[in-house]
Amino acid sequence: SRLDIAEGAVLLVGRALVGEEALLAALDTVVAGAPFRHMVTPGGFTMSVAMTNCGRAGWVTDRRGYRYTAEDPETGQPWPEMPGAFAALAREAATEAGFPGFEPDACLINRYEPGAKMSLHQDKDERDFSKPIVSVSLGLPAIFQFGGLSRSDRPSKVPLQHGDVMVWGGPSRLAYHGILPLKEGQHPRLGRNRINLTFRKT
Ligand code: MD3
Ligand code: FE
Repeated sequence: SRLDIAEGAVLLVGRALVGEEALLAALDTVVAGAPFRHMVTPGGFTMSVAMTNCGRAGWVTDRRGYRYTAEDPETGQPWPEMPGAFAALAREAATEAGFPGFEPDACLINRYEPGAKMSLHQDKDERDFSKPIVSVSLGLPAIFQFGGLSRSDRPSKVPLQHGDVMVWGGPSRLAYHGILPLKEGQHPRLGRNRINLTFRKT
C-alpha cells in the first residue's frame, strides 16, 4: 500500500519485497567489493552506523568534512557499480511516488546494529534538491523521525519495516530526519542488522 506521510513524502509499504532475493544478492556483491566501515565525522566522532556505497559517487565523511567521492578512500578503487536491481527499484519507486525520470548516481548503504542511531539532520550535500531521495529499509525494523524544515520542529515517528520504500521529494526533501536507536532483534535473512539503501542524484 501507499501512505502519504507529508507533502512529497510517500511510504510504499513492502515495495522491495518483489525481487527481494535479487536485491539481497546484489547487496552481497557490493559489500564484497566495498566492505562496511565506521566513518568519522568532522567533529571527530565515529559513527555508530557502518557505511559503504555503490554507484558513480559515494558519500564519505572524515575529519576534513562530508563529500561525494568517485573512489573508495579505503582502497583508491572506484565504488562498485550500482546493480541493475538497485537502479530499477529506485527509479520505479520514484515514478510511483510522482517523480518520474529519477536516475540516481549514488547509493549510500547504511548498516545499523542494535543501539546504532542517526541523529536528526538534513541531507544538503547534493546539488539539485528538485530530485527526490529514495530509501529502502531491509532487515530489523526501525523508528524513523521525520521533522520539519527547522531543527526545532518536533519530529513525528514512522515505523519502517523490511521491504518498505520511502520517497522524499518536493517540500520534504530538506526536512530534518533521523533514526532512533535500533532495538535488539533477529531478522531471518539479515540477522541483527538493519540495512538502508539511500539513492540520491548528487
Ligand atoms: C527525509 N538515512 O543516510 S533514510 C541518510 O535509515 C539517512 O539510514 C536514514 O538519513 C537511514 O542520510 C534515513 C531516509 C531518508 C533519507 C533522506 C531524506 C529520509 C529523508 C532526506 C530528506 C528527508
Ligand atoms: Fe539523511
